[in-house]
Amino acid sequence: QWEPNFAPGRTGIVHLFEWHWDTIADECESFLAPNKYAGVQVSPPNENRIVDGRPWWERYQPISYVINTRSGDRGAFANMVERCNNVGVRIYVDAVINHMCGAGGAGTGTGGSYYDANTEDFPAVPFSSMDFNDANCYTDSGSIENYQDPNQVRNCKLVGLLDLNQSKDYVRGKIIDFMNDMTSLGVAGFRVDACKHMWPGDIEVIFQSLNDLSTSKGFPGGTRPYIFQEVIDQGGEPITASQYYGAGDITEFKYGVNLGNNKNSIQYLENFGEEWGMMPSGNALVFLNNHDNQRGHGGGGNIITFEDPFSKYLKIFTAFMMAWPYGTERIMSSYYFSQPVLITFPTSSNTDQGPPANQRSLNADGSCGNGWVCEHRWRQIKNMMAFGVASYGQPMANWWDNGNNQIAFSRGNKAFLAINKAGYTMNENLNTGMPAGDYCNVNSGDYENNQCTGQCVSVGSNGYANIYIEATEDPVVAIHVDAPC
Ligand code: AAO
Repeated sequence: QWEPNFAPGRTGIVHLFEWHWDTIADECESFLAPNKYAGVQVSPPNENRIVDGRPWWERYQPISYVINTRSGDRGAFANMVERCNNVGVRIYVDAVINHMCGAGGAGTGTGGSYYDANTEDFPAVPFSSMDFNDANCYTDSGSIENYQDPNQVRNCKLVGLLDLNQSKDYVRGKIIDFMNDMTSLGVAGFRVDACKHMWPGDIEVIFQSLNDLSTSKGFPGGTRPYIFQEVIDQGGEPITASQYYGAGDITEFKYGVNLGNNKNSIQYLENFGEEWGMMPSGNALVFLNNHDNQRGHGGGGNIITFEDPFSKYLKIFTAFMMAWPYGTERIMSSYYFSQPVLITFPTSSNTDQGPPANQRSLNADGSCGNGWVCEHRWRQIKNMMAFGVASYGQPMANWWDNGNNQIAFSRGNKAFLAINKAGYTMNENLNTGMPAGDYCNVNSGDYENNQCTGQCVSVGSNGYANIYIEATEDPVVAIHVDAPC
């Protein structure tokens, strides 16, 4: 439950938001595995309500646990999991188990199953009105009205979504069956949606009851599914992330906000982690932005996303995140949802807009396109996976800063990162902690077939190197022992 189940020599989970299963399978083989990505968080795979205009968020309105969505059917899903596992890339399912669809209306879901949200009838599960929390919610509207009241946060409807009662054995059983079905296909774990809105005691029972990962899909016996729970805890509410430590890891929403707030004062990051009021590293799933807060849907704040000018901050701070020993890291991979207005900022964004009509995120030549952003493919981001692998288990050491937006640190004697955000040239002799040798700055170029296409950094026998970084768009030096020049 607390171990991400990565294959050896891999790190980092990428959220391939709204990607098609076939395209994810291709991406695992052609890109993620060669670049040492450990896993993929996929969009909810089970049948959802079809909402007019097909917004992305219709996938957070389950109709049944039938595997059939716009990302593909059960066959395509199973094939993806198999192909990704075969190349050492794990699949983590976004599990929406707090609720079914929004109240009101009836119809058929993406898998063709009938539902009636007026009478709370979901025959394809089946769930009926007896399985929902209405009798335990005391707000006038039946929805959550006040986040200061844990009872209504957990028993009333989140934005009108029909709230399942996870204290019922029957409901637990259906959720457990769904999650076991996923692991039987080779899934390695779950991002569990809206955990704040479920009682910790209930989900502890549910997660403890799950089967071990499938040995027939290659996992060692006794391996527990990895669980990371979506709990937005920015402080100021009675429901806290710590209430959920017993059920699995938790999304640390303060991480991205703290980095966003300090993006122009990075000299303060020396003790970034628990001392900043964040959860213990071992509990945390960390990220700069997610599919909600990149478009203003929940857990807002000063968030770094691909939409920042030139995506400069995203590249710099992803490098920091992957190099910094705190939490399990997740990279967001987005699609464009804004159109520039004239030639000036800001852009007009449609925060409901669903994924691009062309579900193929990749062109015939293998490049990313058709409206998809593919942050995970950017050189400055993808090369940090190998950095993370090289530095695995090593402590932060040799911290240096100039008191003004120039920082550097090593990971033991395996890797070294320097960032210059001062706006003027950095030119310092710094202890990299690394063995003497020439290393490839994998921020400035790629390391492929034992060749460096970027700048080489020379480390002397005392471990020191001259670190020279101009105030350019890529003001980062990232070197590690697996990429010698
Ligand atoms: C859609 C429509 C609704 C309609 C509904 C039902 O938009 O108008 O009523 O259908 O028909 C997604 C979309 C929703 C969509 C839903 C279902 O975002 O717009 O509703 O699918 O289709 C809370 C939850 C958190 C949740 C987040 C969005 O705690 O779990 O809201 N995230 C997940 C998913 C998300 C999904 C769902 C849950 C539902 O990631 O994609 O919704 O499955 C405070 C609270 C948070 C709260 C936020 C937002 O946060 O603490 O718990 O999140 O408010 O309400 C500062 C504060 C911070 C605060 C934040 C607010 O940062 O420090 O505490 O501001 O921005």
